[in-house]
Order: sequence, then structure tokens, then C-alpha cells
Amino acid sequence: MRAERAELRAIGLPLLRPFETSFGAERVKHCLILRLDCEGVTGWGECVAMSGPWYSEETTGTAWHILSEFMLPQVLGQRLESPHELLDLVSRVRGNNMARAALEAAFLDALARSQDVSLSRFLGGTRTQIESGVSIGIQPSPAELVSTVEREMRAGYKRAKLKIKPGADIEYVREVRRHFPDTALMVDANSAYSLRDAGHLAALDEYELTMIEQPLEHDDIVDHAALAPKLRTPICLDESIHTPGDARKAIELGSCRIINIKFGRLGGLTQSVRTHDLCVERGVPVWCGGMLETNIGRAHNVALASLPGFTLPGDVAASSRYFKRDIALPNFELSPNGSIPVPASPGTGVEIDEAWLHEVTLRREEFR
Ligand code: OSB
Ligand code: MG
Repeated sequence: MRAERAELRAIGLPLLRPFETSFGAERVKHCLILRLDCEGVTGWGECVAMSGPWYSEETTGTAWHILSEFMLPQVLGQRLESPHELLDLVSRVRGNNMARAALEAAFLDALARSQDVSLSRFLGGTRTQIESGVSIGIQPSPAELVSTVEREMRAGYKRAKLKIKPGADIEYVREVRRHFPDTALMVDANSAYSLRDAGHLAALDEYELTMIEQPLEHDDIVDHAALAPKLRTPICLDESIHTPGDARKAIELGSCRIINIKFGRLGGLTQSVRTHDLCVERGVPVWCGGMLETNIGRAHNVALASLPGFTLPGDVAASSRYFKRDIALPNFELSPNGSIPVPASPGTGVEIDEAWLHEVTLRREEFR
């Protein structure tokens, strides 16, 4: 399969509701969409880098630069039969995992379509549905958080993840737990604390959280290992894990007992599957994180989460939570049992709404 042509777009898609984390609030979803044409088959990928370097160093601007100047020129015109060949071509570029992941995602969609198999099957997925949880942004008050959790639980989700930050943590969790004594709850701090806050964070232990996600610095695995024995609540790492090697080191150091796998942060689906395999081998549960994706990135998440080691409900929720009109269809919908069906059609299983994509495009460039 020869990679003949690529089209890169920056889009701005209004979110139904603002999403607030310890690093700020997002009202419009900004991301890059990559189209890759390979001898009659087309694949689509989404770059999950955000408009600013708040979650990771990468942004839509840096990813545009890296893809257009360094990655696409290596790949276009080349014959490629596997993701390994593609990754080899761009292996000289260090880091920039979200840009790399978008390229691999588009290629894998095209490759799976050319072989007439679903992306889930292509990756070794075994599930026909994935267990779905929600990530709930920081709310103005504990009472508003309780009513948000209430709405999501009524919709049927399997667990709620509450975003926390200093000043919006213990009291918020206490109120939610009081109203939902039996609901699976977890929290995500997005690096808002330091090791000095160990005693404060230990106050969360009494609320039976399934985990606390990334409490400390975004690039740390050492302090997390020091924090872990001070908490009964298991630590899960998100921001700190960029490679399967990072996962191995964090597990060996005792920095976490659970890992959040995001294919953007890990530089693609191949590296995500490797991380998954390593965690399975070591008995570490994984779950699939989310980055408020459109249905393109969401479809890649759903395929990835269909692998057998994804034993905890992830942040991959129904499309209708995010956008009024998505740029790809069909939407992912929540089944009455709190799961999302894994598409069985070729590739990602979603098709682009070209007219709407055109309307929300902020910048577009074609490469040959
Ligand atoms: O930390 O998991 C995170 C969204 C943007 C950046 C970081 C994170 C998140 C989420 C959203 O938690 C999960 C979703 O897609 O609903
Ligand atoms: Mg997180």
C-alpha cells in the first residue's frame, strides 16, 4: 500500500459543555484531523494535542509543524505494509507522540480497511463491547457535582471519575460518596499536588475510591513511588507514561498499581498494545483514557479498549456527551448495560461528515 496523499486540518468544534480540569477549562475542542490516501483506500486519524501545552508539551501548532515538516515527508510516496514500517520511517523524530499517533492512526484505519477487517480485530481485540465510564470536570460546587454525577449515573455509566484540584477535592468527594454509597468512583488530579500534600491526599482513603489518577508532577515516577505507601487508594498514572518502558519502570518502582492508556500520549496504537501486553504480563490492570475526542479518535479508542487487558471501565463515553454534531458518524451510543458496542465494520467503522468537517475547519493543507 503506497501512501500517496495526505490532508491535514486544524478544526474547532464547540463542546456541548465546558470541561474544567486542574489545568483550565476547555469550551471548544481544538485538534488536528489527518486524512491519508493510499491507493484507493482512505484512513483518518485524530491528533489529540490540545490548543495549549497544558496536559502535555504538544499543541495543535507543534503537531502541525512536526507532521508537515518531519513526518509526512518521510512517509509520502512510500510503500507500507505494516505499522512497524511506518513507525520506522519516523523513528528519527524524538517525542512528539501525539503527532506520531495521529499518523499511525490514519494509516491503521486505511490498512484495516484495505484488508476488510475492523480495527479492533486488526489490533487483537476480543471484546464486542467496552465498559464505559465518564470523566466529570470540576464543578462550581459540591452540590453541582452531585447533580452531574446523578445525571451520568442515570444514563447508565459504570463509574464516575471526578476531576479534583486543591480547594475542590475532599469536600467534593465526600458529598458525592454520601449520595452514591455504592458507585464506583475515582479521582483525577492532573498533577495538581506535590509530595508535601501526602497527608491531605490520604484523607481521600475513607471514600473507597478505585484509584487516584496522576496526583503529582506530570513527568514524575519517583515521588509517586514515595506517595504510594502513604495512601490506601491505588495510584494510576496518566501524564507520566509515554512509552512501554515508562510503564515498566513505574511498575517496578511501585509508582502505580494501574495504568491509563491513551494512544496519543503513547505515540500510537502499536505502542499502546505493547504497553497493554506488558501490563497484562505483570498483572497490572489498564483502562482506556480519553481526550474529548471526536468520533474519529473515539473510534480508535474503542478499538483499543476491546483488547482483553482493558479490565476497568475507561473514559470512552457516548459521543452525545461531547458534541451536538460530530464530524464522523455513526455516533457511539451507550447500551442499557453501560457499555459501548465495538464496530465490526472495516477500519474504525466511522465515516466522515465531509460537509460539517469543512465547516469546522480552521486551516487545511494538502501534501503529496
Ligand atoms: O486527564 O484524562 C485526562 C481530557 C483532556 C485532557 C486530559 C484528560 C481528559 C479527560 C477527559 O479526563 C476524558 C474524556 O474524553 O471524556
Ligand atoms: Mg488523566
